[in-house]
Amino acid sequence: MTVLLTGYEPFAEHETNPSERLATRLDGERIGRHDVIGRVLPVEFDRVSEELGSAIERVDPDLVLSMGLAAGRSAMGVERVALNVVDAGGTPDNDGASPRDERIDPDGADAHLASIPVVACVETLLEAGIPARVSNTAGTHCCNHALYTARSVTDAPAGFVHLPLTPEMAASEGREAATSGGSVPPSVALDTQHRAIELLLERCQNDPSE
Ligand code: PCA
Repeated sequence: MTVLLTGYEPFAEHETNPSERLATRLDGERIGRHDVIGRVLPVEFDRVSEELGSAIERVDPDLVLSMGLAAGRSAMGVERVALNVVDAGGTPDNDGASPRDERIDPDGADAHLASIPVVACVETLLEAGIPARVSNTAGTHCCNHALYTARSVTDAPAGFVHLPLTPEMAASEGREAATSGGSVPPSVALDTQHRAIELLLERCQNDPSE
């Protein structure tokens, strides 16, 4: 079995992206029965569908698990749904594009549910002592776009996980606020995030549709 595991390059004010680091780290690994093919996608609205679509065509995966950063979240967020919406929400992509209230596919379904076992995935992580939750919105930026695209172009189970900042990112990005009495954004260590992705892949290969 082959899993296509995607991350995103850094974007906006972030100097790194844990999803890029994990896609790179796990590329070539074998997890259970899965050979992992890790790929990093551009944070560009115009290129997400094409790049992910052609990776899916080349790899022909049995499972697609995409990841992205959601700064401010305190737990691994297993996404339940992707909307047929593109809206930068004030965060231009890496090409400077800032679409508002557009559609990913004007002829496509309004939304696609993730086809991995979302609740069971979250339970697996919680049982392992890793903070996780079901997320009922993947937003309307590139991450939502990736899940919508994967669900449109393949029948293989497809899901999306939003990752929190790492502690190093939180310390650096929260520095100004923290040193004047404000708060530091929540974070989860990269090694814990790494373990979480391994557990999710194992859970999905045991019973991808349950
Ligand atoms: N997070 C953004 C886009 C790239 C990423 O890592 C998102 O949540 O859509």
